Amino acid sequence: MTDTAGTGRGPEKYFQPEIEKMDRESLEALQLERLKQTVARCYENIDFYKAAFDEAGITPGDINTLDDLQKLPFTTKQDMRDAYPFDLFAIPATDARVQRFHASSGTTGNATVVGYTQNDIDNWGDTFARAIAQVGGDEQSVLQVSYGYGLFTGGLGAHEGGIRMGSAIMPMSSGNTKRQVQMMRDMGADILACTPSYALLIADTAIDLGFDPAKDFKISGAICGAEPCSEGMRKEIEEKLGVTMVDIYGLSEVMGPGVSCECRYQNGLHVAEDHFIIEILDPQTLEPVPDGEYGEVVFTTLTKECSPLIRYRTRDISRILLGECECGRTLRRMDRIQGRTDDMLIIRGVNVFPSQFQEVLASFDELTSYYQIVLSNKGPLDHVVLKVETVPSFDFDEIRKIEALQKRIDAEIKSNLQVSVEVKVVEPKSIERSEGKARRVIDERVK
Ligand code: DLL
Repeated sequence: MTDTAGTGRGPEKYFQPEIEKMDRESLEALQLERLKQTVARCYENIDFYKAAFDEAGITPGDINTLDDLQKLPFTTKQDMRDAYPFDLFAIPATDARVQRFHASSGTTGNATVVGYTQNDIDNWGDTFARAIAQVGGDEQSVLQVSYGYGLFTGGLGAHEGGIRMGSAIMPMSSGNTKRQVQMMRDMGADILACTPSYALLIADTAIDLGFDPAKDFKISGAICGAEPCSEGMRKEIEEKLGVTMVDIYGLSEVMGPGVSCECRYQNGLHVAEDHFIIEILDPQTLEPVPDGEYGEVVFTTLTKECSPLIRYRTRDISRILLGECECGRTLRRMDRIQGRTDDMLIIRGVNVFPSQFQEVLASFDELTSYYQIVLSNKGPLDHVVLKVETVPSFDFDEIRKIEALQKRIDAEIKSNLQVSVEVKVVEPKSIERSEGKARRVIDERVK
């Protein structure tokens, strides 16, 4: 294959070509076999699923085609919270086969806890190793992992990917950004794994320290996910670091990073369909929407031994992309996440996702990629302030210039999103930086 996109490092690399390029018929046969095993595992070992299947009048023997998946009940985040900590485990937590736990942050209720056997960890590592290959990495790569290590799945998920690939791993975790820059340079990291917010902070810190990482460092690929990232922000990361950045998606409940990931063509995220079945459903009717249309993403795990999940409602909004990808992978692609059903803002009756503001702001050269949405009450109505930050070269002392910029942003938002918000232009570096997931929405509403 000619290298028309991305890294400029020659032919496409695959970590598991036999799976990634498998013909659809064989892949679907594999999915069906694994789906049957998963359904049986859930029914026999997890009281929650036994009860849900019984209530729906279904037994594992009723699953004979992939379409039969639609007969099965859903699992929600609330079900996982109610099962805290181990009630959705198919293997007792004290069993020697259970090797590790991860959990979501649980800021609004019980955390969701997930257990992993060694096979679960190896499969997870394989999916992240595919991502390493997708940015041109291999066993000679030096992988800088700057996602947080801990119960959060980012750090250790990327780490397992490095192990499976055989790359040399720099287990940095997040934080201490100057040291991240120094180590990136001195250890010759060629692949960075962290949130897009943190990738930008690392790039800006390197530049502030007088480096030009795009020229002076070996870094050439970035695997960034865990939060939305606009195309403008991606471009900024790519230019400042001199990398190809691919978007990686995942969630603690389903596995962690690697559920899907872009290839260097950056045209949708290839889903690890040998480990998960993806469905896109209308969030109201819970009926499937046609390929190409947006809806709620729902996953069923196919290989997980400790924490299998059936039809887990992620609340993330995406769609299946039609057509084949130039990279040669046959694994279907989902679009980048548009937002979450529970993140949607309703401003004077108009529905908007925070990431839509990010897309509009990306067209302004005067602005950095940092922004914040502050919600408050003004009488009975919600008041929305959109804080945007200027680049250092913008003349912040000229009030007329600020007002003119404010007006243009305001008009662009009105015409693109049909909402009216109070735009507040703030000075460079005044919006809080993040070493993990950025806090884009600050809700100060009194309920
Ligand atoms: O964020 C797992 C992860 C770690 C993914 C590192 C990628 C890289 P949670 O903390 O459970 O897990 O958060 C999951 O984050 O439901 C999405 O709403 C959001 N999210 C994850 N990846 C992306 C992405 C990890 N690439 C929740 N784009 C998910 C947009 C993302 N949103």
